[in-house]
Amino acid sequence: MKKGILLFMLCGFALVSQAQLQPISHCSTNNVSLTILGDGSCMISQQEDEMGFYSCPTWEVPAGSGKQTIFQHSLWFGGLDADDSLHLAAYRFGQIGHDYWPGPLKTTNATIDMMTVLKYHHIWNLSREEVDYFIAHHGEAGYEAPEDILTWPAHGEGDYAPDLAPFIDVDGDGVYNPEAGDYPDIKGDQCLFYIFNDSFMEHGESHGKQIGLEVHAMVYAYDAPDDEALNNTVFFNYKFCNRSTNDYHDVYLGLWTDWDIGFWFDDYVGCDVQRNACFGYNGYPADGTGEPIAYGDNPPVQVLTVLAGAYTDVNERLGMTGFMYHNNAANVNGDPTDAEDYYNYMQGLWKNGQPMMYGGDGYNSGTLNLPCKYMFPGDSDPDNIGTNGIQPEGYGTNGIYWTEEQCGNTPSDRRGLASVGPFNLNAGGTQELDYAMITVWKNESLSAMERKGEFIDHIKTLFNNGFAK
Ligand SMILES: [Ca+2]
Ligand SMILES: [Ca+2]
Ligand SMILES: [Ca+2]
Repeated sequence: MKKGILLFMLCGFALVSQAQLQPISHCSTNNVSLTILGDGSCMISQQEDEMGFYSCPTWEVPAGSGKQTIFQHSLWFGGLDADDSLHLAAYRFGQIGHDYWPGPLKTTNATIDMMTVLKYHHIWNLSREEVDYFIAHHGEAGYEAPEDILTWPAHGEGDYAPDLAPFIDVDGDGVYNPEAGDYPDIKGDQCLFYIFNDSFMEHGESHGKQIGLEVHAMVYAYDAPDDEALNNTVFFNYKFCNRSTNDYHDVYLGLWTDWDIGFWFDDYVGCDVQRNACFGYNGYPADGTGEPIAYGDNPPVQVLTVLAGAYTDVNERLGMTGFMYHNNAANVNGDPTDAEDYYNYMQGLWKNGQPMMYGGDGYNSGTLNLPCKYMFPGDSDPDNIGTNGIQPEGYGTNGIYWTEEQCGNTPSDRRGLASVGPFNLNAGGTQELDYAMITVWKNESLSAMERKGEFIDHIKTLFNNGFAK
């Protein structure tokens, strides 16, 4: 009997540790080779498996070069319930713990059982070619459909939502039956689909209260050798489902990125307010000093642009509503530690609740005393959206704009947060987010910094046109 209990406990531990390991997959249809984790951590350079920790490229560009522009990228999500109590999930490095796990949540009570976590411990990864081939050849003798088409998670069972992954219902019966020719409704030339939640266990990273959040993620890219911008871009689409009974208000989501442009210790960051974009770039004309991971004379700029953010109450979609850079340190403008810190950052507040201030490091910024939403906007905010319409004194004339260069900052390790909010997410409601990450290179006449606006505009146009060729 005692032996049985011990065996049961050991199996339980093994299952818990299996559930903590995140499903992993790769997207490499174009110039970017990307490692995706099936949770809100999105990308992480340090992977862990049964054998321990190992390194793998997060955002390797050009694919196969051994050089990368992003070390880590993750999703933050927080809002207030009817009693103004904060619920929040976040992720940075996963060294402290986890806030996200694979799988959907029951619509009845926003929980998930261990077997369902394990069942969804997978990233469905399909190419357009595979899906097209399936459409043309399914049912033919000798053809074996890809496992990820046959197991596409279109429907939850029991108390889980009946409709999960999108599909084309060829026979129109409302049920995903690939034997009748139904197939996954994927985006792009390669598409990764996965589901994760914040409510399997207590939050180990942020220590925030559970939200009851279920996220359907699609990461996709196009093989486009004739379109330089598109060939260096990967798209993210998140659908957020509130499976709790809480109506959340003042919800913010954050896209946190630890840019490492090749060599990680000589970088800068900035943002483009008008284009809803933020970016990491090299702080010196040449990256590194000959390290194998350094780009040398040709460092790219790594952009993140919000294509369409959460819906407002008047059904408009928000853009990037804030951008904040924070230090790799424990002080008031350093790394977040508890849920309130994360929530403050998503609102453009420092950890002590003080608003970000225009100029300098955004904290001890001198004499302006002007609250702002976007750090290092350069010349991208002529309408002063980030300062509530107020023209920052001394800026915008004589070519002086708030940038890292203007501050005389020493290039170093950089990480930053693009935020989208505030918005509402009612009980049983959904929200959506689309964003793209674009790697921009110099050409014969223009630097990568000079070209990035054109790349972002092109990607945005393609997205808005549904990628019509
Ligand atoms: Ca069907
Ligand atoms: Ca660098
Ligand atoms: Ca960095």
